[in-house]
Amino acid sequence: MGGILSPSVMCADLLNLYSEIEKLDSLGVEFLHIDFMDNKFVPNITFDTNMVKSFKRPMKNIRRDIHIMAFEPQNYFDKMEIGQGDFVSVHYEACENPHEVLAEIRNRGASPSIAISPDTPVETVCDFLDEVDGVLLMTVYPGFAGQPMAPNSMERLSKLKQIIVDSGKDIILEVDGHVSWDHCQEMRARGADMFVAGSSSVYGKDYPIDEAVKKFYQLVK
Ligand code: S6P
Ligand code: MG
Repeated sequence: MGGILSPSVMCADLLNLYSEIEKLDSLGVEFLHIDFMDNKFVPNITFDTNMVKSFKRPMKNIRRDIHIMAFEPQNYFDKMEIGQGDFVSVHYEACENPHEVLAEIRNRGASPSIAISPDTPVETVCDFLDEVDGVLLMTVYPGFAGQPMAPNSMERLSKLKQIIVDSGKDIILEVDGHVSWDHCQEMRARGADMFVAGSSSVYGKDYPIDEAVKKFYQLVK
């Protein structure tokens, strides 16, 4: 299977989100990456829960890839209407009991994923591999688009891939943060399955979105 694309909607044209999502959907893009922040776990805010829910409206086939950068993420699940078809990442560093939070995502019929920030050892995910459909490796410090890649991210990616392969489990390895035109091929070679594409690739100003998406898929096939 080729690389899976998840364009980061916080980098899209915020005044035209309905048509931006329709466009990605019509291009056959698998996921829409939705960053939710609480201004506590990270010093920023993007979309509120109502907006995260509303993103479902223009969607036909594309699925929500909801990345929750907030303490105690389970407090937001109802308002986001998390359920069937959603892929939901919660931060290991932000949950008092990550096992319970992941189970709650699963109970709702969605796919749970555990996210780790750049300073969290990759071995941390070992405790969760029986419970998740995905692992999200942050390759920037969570909170903002347009940052440089965090130190050692490529080495961490290879190490994490090995951990997943050794587990024998079918787990999607997602990379998020400066997944640029220059980095995405190496990330693919190191074992990334799913790519959050933002200002350093598909939402840069170099290409119209349809060409950008096509180019991205070619690089990570
Ligand atoms: C950062 C967030 C990310 C960004 C993405 C943007 O807190 O989780 O999903 O939206 O990193 O992409 P880029 O290419 O600007 O780093
Ligand atoms: Mg994100």
